[in-house]
Amino acid sequence: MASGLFRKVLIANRGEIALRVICACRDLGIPTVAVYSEADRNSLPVRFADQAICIGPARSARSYLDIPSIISAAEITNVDAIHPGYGFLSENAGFAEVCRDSGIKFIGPKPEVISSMGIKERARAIMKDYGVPILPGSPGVLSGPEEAEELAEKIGYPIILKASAGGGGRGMRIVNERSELANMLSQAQQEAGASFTSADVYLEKYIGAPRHIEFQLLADEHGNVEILGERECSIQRRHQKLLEESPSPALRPEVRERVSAKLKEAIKAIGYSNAGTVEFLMDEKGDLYFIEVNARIQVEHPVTEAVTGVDLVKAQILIAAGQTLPEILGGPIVPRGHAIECRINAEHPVTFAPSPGRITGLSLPGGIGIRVDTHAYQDGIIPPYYDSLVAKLIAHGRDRTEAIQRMKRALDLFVIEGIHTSIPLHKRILNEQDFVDGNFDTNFIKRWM
Ligand code: MV4
Repeated sequence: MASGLFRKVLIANRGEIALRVICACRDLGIPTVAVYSEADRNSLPVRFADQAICIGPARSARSYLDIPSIISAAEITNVDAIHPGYGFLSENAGFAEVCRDSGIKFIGPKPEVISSMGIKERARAIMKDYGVPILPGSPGVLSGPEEAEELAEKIGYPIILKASAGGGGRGMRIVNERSELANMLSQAQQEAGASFTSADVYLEKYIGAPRHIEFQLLADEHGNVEILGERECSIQRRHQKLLEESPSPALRPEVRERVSAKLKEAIKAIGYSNAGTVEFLMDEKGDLYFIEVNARIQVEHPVTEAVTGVDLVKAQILIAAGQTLPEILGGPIVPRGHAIECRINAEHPVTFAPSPGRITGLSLPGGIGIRVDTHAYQDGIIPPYYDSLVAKLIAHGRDRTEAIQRMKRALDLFVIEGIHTSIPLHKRILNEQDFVDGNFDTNFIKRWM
């Protein structure tokens, strides 16, 4: 390892996040390898990486999810580390293990930690042990309808059934009364068994109109943990986030401090290392309840980068190379101002129908307080096979009002022709009084459309 870092890093991903990782590697002076599917042959990550290798056809199962193809590419190009980005193999403990067995550093948590955070009721139990608030619920996996009925009676309806190996909203059932419970439980177990690695289901008190608030953290391999504030992610549709911001307009400083302190201890005890996100629901009283851990860099990480000034992807790489957080951060984290991210998707702004195709015209906004993370270029193609994210537009200001003003100005100056995008939708959201007032929850889009 020349310079004590990595010799070369392979990026097991595509699109804007592949470019984002290339940028961090360039800033560190580390050469990169892009892997790509046949659909991404002409993409910017392929152009800007030092080397590029085709790993298969368009379908992700045979390219970006094909572990043997990716490991072969890593061995041929003689890399010593792999960055998984988000999605695809980023939280695949088996992949992290294959990397370790192949002598390649997986830029993420240890495989055992990825596995244990992937078992949701176990993550819940660990958080409870360290004093992180959780919702009333089952102590572990439900043994059957009798246990479920007894617990639900004690907690009070409505309750929610969740798949142990689920997450991101899949495999959940809301139960409003006792008469529905046994049936719903067997449905949830069946669905979990068919969709995930396990049919296990657990139970929690259901919050009908929560806010979704998540804490960003960094943890090194030497037991140091830093919490980098939170992101408000309640503006979403069908579990797809549309707009994120930091800080949350709803989080009381006292709650932020109390939860951050508890989280720090829990993350330390788990042996977690990497960037990570801990998701919470906020109830109408403003209290937070843990729901799950995301053991990866997330789409919305630039919002935290804007307010903290920390390069989270660079930090991931330095952590994986064995550096300590004090070395990486060089001092205390002092959040500054307010940041908002709008996800610009290739989809119809009203129907949300996917809108892949050729970008025939493109003009990116810029100016003070604006960042654009994108793999889009004039005449480039957005293929139909992957998620529809085209660009992330991030606005930073001294306060929320200034961030909103800058975001509106940047949306007005953002031109994408040839495909439909969510730009018009974001303009409408930013003009909505309830949004401006910070008065919203996860039902905002549904209620409004
Ligand atoms: C909940 C909930 C209400 N009560 N849990 C959805 C994604 C998954 N990570 C957890 N989810 C939820 N869990 C309890 N006990 C409501 C949701 C939920 C949700 C959470 C965050 C963001 C958007 C959401 C949309 C619908 C439901």
